[in-house]
Amino acid sequence: MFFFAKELERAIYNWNLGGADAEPAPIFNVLAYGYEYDCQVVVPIENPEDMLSMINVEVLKPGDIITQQEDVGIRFRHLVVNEEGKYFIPIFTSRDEIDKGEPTSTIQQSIKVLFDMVDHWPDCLGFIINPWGQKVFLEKDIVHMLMGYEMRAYTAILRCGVLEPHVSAIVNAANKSLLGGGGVDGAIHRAAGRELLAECRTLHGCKTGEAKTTKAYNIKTADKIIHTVGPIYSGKPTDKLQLASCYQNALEESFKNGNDSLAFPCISTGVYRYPLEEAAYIALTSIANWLDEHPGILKNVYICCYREEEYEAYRKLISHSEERL
Ligand code: AR6
Repeated sequence: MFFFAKELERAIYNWNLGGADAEPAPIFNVLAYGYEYDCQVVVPIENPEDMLSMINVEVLKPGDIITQQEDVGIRFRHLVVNEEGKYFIPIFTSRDEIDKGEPTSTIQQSIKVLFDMVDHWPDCLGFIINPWGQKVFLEKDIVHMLMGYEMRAYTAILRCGVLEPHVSAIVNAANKSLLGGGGVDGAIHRAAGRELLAECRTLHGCKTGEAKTTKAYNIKTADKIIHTVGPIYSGKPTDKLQLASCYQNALEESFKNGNDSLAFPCISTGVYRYPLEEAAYIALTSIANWLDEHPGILKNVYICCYREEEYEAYRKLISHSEERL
């Protein structure tokens, strides 16, 4: 089950987290899904009192019934941006987002209907999603592009810890006991609270390269935690296979759980000392291979680089592959 509003809010949040270089592809994925599957957004409308003032009635007594010849219709609120009256239509993912601004009447509206209507309003420049919060402008040309957008799984590299992006599941770089430790494992257990440890005890550990899922408890940035155990770097060929299995089994778990967005730390590159560039290469290729083998899965994947060196390793790898293209 895809939670459109939640996933859209998450994609917008993570886009902002990614800073100036971040690609909007994860947001486009969610919007294109919303367009294809007729998902709903909340749209402010002119208040009924305002509509009354539009009706040409001289004297009104209480109890009078007004009959209007023309269809008054419902008018979406406009955010006018220039003297010529050009405007954007504000749309919201949720009530919480609307409540950040002035109180207003609203209706639920299908994003498909809105996008399909955009060319009927000559002065409309497009939509603004969540104008009172982390806003995203969808100018008309973007709306047109989204109407034919091909959804695809997307992998973004973020310079942050795995607890920062908003996703349906985060991945923990755990040890075989699954009972907590240092590094990201310690940070996840501290943030989730003692109930996580209690659930982990019921799992009876995890083999290197495999993955197991728990709830996220007090972690508000994710619904689930997928625990995987990376190899302790030894330089043997099995390291590569085990590290690749971590990524692939975590993706498999998230697929089984129905998670639509997933954040990975750089597994094994901390306490377990895996060389950064090789680890980055294995992470990217294993994720890409898994996604290729599972076409049609919409998933926004984020690789979180807690340390600058990890981020640099990915940047280097990506710029090399761009040079080769
Ligand atoms: N918050 C977020 N990310 C972190 C943090 C943190 N506090 N600390 C490290 N990272 P690591 P491993 C990032 O060492 O190498 C544990 O004791 C780090 O930059 O946590 O797989 C376990 O219990 C890197 O991107 O895990 C195991 O015994 C990623 O987290 C062992 O360490 C993984 O680094 C696993 O070693």
